Amino acid sequence: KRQIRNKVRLLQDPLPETAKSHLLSKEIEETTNEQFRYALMGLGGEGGWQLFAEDGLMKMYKRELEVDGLVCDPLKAVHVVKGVTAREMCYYFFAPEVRYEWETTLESMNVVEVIEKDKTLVFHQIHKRVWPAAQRDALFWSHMEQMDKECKASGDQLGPPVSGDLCSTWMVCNKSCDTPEIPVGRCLRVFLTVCLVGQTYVVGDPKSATRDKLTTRITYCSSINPGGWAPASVLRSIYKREYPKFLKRFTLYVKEQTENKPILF
Ligand code: 6CM
Repeated sequence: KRQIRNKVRLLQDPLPETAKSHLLSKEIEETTNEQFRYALMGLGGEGGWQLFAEDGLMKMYKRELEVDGLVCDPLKAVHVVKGVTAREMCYYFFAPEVRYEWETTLESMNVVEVIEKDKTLVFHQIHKRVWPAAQRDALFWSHMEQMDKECKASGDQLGPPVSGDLCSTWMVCNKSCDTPEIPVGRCLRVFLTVCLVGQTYVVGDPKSATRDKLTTRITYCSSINPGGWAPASVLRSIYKREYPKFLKRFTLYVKEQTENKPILF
């Protein structure tokens, strides 16, 4: 009984910040940079990206990929959102305090490790079960970083032209990990690599800008291995429904949350 109580306490109490020289540091830095380059890569050429959902300026593309009979289709989505900054977008995507407000597939979410406060966390999430597949959980690190230096080097832009000058770039990168050890219970564990990149354009001087002068270009990429049997047609129809729902809901949520707040560049 005491063991169970200790486990519950471990998940609920504020967690200590671990050393900067964390075991995952190298992987986090490398994956973040690699995902950043991948996110800003064009959608043409030999990639074979097919458009599967569109709503206003939001466009979602996928590549059909099966690994050992499991649907693992990579997804790339682009969107343009007015009145918010890349940093604000990334903050709301990263922050555990607000996740239940926009992430509708969640049953539970816990921060199981703080690698660096407000910058790198490890999450354990249990997602809602979708019949007839087994319930899924995910254990992943999530890292938020300003990417301006790297961004200036890349001239490649996705999506429609946006007015103003590129002023700031932020991203969040999420990737599955296997520590700390969290039992899977009745769930199947998914393996994910996800990133959200935001690039803010400002018309005029950013120092005196009002929200109507801001536009943020968003690129969201996701690659999920379902970790065990799930019927391909069910999975593809869930993704087709859930990804556009997520991106529309999330961007609207950030707009609503920020409209009366000072701009966070
Ligand atoms: O990127 C998204 N969310 C992040 C924060 O939660 C994070 C999470 C990814 C978890 C992906 C696991 C998906 C397993 C879902 C099972 C199906 C659930 C259907 C629920 C029906 C009500 O990167 C947004 C992820 C959007 C996924 C569609």
